[in-house]
Amino acid sequence: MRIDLVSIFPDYFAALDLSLMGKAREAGLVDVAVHDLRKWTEDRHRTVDDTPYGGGAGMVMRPDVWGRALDEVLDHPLPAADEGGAPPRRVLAVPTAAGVPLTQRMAEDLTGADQIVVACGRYEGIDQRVTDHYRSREYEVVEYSIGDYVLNGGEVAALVLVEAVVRLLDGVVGNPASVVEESHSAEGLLEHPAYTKPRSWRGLEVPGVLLSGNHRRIQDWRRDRSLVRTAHRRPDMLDRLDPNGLDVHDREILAGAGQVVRPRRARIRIRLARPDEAAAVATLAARTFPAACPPHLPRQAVEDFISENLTEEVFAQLLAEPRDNRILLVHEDLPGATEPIGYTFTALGGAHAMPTEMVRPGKIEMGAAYLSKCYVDEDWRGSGIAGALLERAVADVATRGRNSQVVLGTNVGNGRAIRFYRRHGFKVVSRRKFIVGGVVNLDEVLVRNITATQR
Ligand code: JDK
Repeated sequence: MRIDLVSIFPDYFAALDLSLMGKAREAGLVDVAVHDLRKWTEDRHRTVDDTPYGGGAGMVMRPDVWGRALDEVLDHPLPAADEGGAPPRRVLAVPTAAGVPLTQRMAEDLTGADQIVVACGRYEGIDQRVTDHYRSREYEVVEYSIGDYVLNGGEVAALVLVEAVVRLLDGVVGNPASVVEESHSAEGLLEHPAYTKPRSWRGLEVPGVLLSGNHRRIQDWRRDRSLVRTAHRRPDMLDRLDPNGLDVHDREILAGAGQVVRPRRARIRIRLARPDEAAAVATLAARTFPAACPPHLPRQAVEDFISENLTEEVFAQLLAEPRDNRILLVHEDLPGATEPIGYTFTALGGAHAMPTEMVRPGKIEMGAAYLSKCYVDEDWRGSGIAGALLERAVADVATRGRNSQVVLGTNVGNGRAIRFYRRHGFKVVSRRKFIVGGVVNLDEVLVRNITATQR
């Protein structure tokens, strides 16, 4: 590949003699030539710029000087790329703050060029007719930007393009596994964090899973870290993910990091309910409870349960005892979107603690935290919100350190809920009766132990 860099500051490109770039050049993979634009000036002062037509501050680079330079550079003979006699692929790349964003995809595409000429402007840039002209002469022309910030000229953006392309060329320092790995793992997520020796540094430990030797667990952990990083730092990238490439677990991880993609992309927030939110929680509770009831249960029984147990008064009382009860809420993080869309209620002790008849020595201990409710609006099913809420509730119990188990009951016919809890480490240990509006229902009782790592 031939690369020509044209600039009034050719010294900028001294960096191309260093390191990998230098090696690629020595190996003959790439032939880089740097040109001083002033070579193509024709006046005593070697002028390259003039005042802008239409007025305004600053100076614009003259098309005539650039035209002479680019005609000559684009006419450079290239070693026959193929025997078939197809013309070489010559690309004119022009950095500008107003260009299309340079992407990895573009860099990959440019590895197929026979020649890349980068025209580096200064001042306010280059007269528009220059790129218009070469485009009309059927050159491939790309006006590109390396990011939404303003540089003083195109040179740094040219170095960025060259480095991004040349490192992909076959044979650059063996074109290492990392380049191949990149194109595979380029799933549209940010890279997971990396660690090396020493294992312990300034009191910071390498995450234990990376020392486990369990490659499956390591892979899963790295993917989770990629998802969380992407959600935190580049939520825009989530819009371009294939939604079918995300499983339930992935969506739960994203929701825990504040982003959901189903049923639509939204930022969500999980937080503790405030004492003044009893009415909002009661409305949500009343709205979501019926879906957890078995189909044969009379509607009246469901309504009676709601009007006795899921009232503003009941929730106001729970919220007034913050040492014993925790209510977590999920919101969409939109200004004005005040209605919560999901919640959990965990009783850690006090009046609403786990019913004592649920104790099963050796399985369910006295003083287990009681996860009384985990509900999410139907619209948000499959979004991962429920799983994120549940994990947050368990972590919340763990941090408070008073309970070594979380226990819950869910209707024996609610297979969806049972599978959900089992996936989150809960085990069915017994059954109980649960009365809804005077009608007796049977619940599976599930328990999850809080392990040392969760504390
Ligand atoms: C090429 C000249 C400098 C500075 C005016 C006013 C808002 C700026 C040109 N990604 C990226 N950032 N910057 C570049 C880049 C800057 C360049 C040149 C590339 C050639 N400059 C310059 C200020 C303006 N303009 C409105 C944006 C124009 C590439």
